[in-house]
Amino acid sequence: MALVVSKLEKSIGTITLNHHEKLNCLNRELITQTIQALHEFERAKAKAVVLRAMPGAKVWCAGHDVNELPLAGDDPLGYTIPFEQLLRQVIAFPAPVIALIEGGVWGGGCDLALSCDILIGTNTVSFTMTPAKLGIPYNASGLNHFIRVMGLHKVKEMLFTAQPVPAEDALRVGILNHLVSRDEVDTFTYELASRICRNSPLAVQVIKAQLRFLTQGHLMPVEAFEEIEATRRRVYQSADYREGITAFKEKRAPEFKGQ
Ligand code: YZS
Repeated sequence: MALVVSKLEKSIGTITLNHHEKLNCLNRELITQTIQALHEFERAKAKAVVLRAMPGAKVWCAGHDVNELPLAGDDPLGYTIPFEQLLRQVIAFPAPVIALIEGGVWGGGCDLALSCDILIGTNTVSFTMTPAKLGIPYNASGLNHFIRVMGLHKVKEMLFTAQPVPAEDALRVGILNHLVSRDEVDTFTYELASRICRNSPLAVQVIKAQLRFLTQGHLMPVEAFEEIEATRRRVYQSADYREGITAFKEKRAPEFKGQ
């Protein structure tokens, strides 16, 4: 089944997440198909890409497929997992990737959205960052995606509380570029993409690449990185991590013991 539908028209590639039964949660197959679509658009020299869910979706993306997260021991967000590859591909894609967002965005879905270059949403949008709720030590590259878009205190509130950031707030804190009505969001997004396409693709590509390098974060001493990884390992090997994932699958509130 096509979990992703892609088409290229007038140099604009569109990737539509199409697994609405599971609220476009990021399972391996959906990620692989998205990666393939991006490769095809890159080969075809697309000048902009729109990443969206089906029109009118209540959930844009429900985040990682929790059933595919390792129960304990392995890093759930390691550098080589397909999801991290997808994020790096979006960030390094040689043309702007525009997220057209309707509905809720959860966990890894927020990371995917924030990895895009421009975000356009309707008033049904909300962003909920869930790792603390599931007992997951989010990774440093992912946190950096948030820090380079939003103010630090907002990032902290979003991750510590795991509460939804509604559309108006998302606009105010800089997650969304534009908040547009449901009726206008398609036209608005494709007009913006067309405007980009009329400009020099080489200039746009190089500006995007420079901005990526300039905002990639500060050099970190090797020891600090090792320390971060060691503390993350302690969390994903903990009883609380197992409890977070198990509670989600059993559809109950987790009972964290801090161990
Ligand atoms: O029962 P069926 O088979 O119909 O499947 C249900 C859900 O189990 C499934 N589904 C998911 N399956 C795996 N992983 C998911 N993340 C996921 N989300 C949903 O989709 C079917 C429809 O879902 P319902 O719950 O029945 O729909 P509804 O009552 O409308 O509720 C919608 C929400 C979005 C509120 C609900 O599905 C939900 O809470 N989903 C989980 C959202 C979430 O916590 N996502 C973050 C996952 N974690 C991560 O991305 C990272 C690891 S982290 O947390 O570190 O950022």
